[in-house]
Amino acid sequence: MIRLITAGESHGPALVAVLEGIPAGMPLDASDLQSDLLRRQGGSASQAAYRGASPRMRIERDQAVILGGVMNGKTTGAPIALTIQNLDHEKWKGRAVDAMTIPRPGHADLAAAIKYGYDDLRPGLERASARETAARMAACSVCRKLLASLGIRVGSYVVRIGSAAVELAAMTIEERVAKAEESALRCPSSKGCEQMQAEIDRAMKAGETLGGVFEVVALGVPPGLGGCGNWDRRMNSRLGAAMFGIPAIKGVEIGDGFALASLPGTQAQDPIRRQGGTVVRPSNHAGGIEAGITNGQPIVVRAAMKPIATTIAPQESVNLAGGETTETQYERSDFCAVPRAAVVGEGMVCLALADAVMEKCGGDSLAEVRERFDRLPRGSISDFHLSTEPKKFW
Ligand code: EPS
Repeated sequence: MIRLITAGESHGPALVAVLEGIPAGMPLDASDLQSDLLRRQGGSASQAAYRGASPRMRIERDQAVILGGVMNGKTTGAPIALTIQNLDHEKWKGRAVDAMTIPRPGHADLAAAIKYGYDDLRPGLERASARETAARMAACSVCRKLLASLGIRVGSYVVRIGSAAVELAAMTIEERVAKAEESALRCPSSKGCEQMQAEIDRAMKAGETLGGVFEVVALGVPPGLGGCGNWDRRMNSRLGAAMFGIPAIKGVEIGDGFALASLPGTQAQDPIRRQGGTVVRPSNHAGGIEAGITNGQPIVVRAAMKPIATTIAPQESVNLAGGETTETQYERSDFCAVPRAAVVGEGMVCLALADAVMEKCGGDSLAEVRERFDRLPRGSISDFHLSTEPKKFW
């Protein structure tokens, strides 16, 4: 229902995004996208990026320009076209750049050169660079706005960087999201933040990089999104694909994920309990999705990011220009991008959820979508129409 396509290289003139499927009549201004763009860079309006975010974040001042799909401050229902300038481009324009022939393990360098037959490694890394997520973020922020107008909120927090992990069981999801917003590392615990920053500082000194784990949560999601009719309708597949589409993401879990594999059945499920006139769920092991369908509980998606491939400490490689064994050469990069990836994760969850909302409540205008959205059943006993008669199904 909603399609997103981006183009542009990391050090080229600009990034471009085209987002199709947003209904007409939604107020939208480029300034609405600014907060997410700043958050993706690792800071906020009042915060600088954390130590260990790429030095490039001090160069770029990401600002989206809307080129199409918005007139008189409102979406028209046509594709929304966005662009973000690469300020670093000035340094590359018209300059002969040294050949890059030594691939970094873990980046696109080797695989893209084999695939496309490049005569230099740079075209592969230029497009594979996580710089692309700036354009994606702007477009996903439009999806966030659509969801927000229906009362759906999406947030994130970091639970691990390297070996520094936090235990957040005592905090509500709302608290985790609110606390994460106070720190550039997006960790809801201040002690955890200190440990994570110390971990990053140690890695930087050692010329190393770090990965970690973040969670994205969505609140206010109605039951009934997604489907179990086919594999690709399942919300798990859609959220999984969205999260795996973020560079360096190597693992995704929904709800308690892998931990559920070692529990007996009765402990792994969320009881179905009557509370007043409604059916409620006292726990959320399922992460808000059962059989590929949202169940009205908060959506909880966890993603593991591998350490950034570009390290100051040299790694074993081969010079593809001559074939000799050699070591990687350093290029400026993030030492740890987990807090930034968490914000991109929010964006991707917004994209997947907005798509599912449009599938369920789709209309051409926001008014049509909202009217259908407001009529969705929410699990009141009176919403069910079950009969006790025996039936001959086949
Ligand atoms: C990246 C390398 C760095 C990061 C970049 C992703 O860029 P540069 O090569 O210019 O130093 O800063 O991420 C961004 C520019 C961004 O906006 O997120 C890479 O190799 O993937």
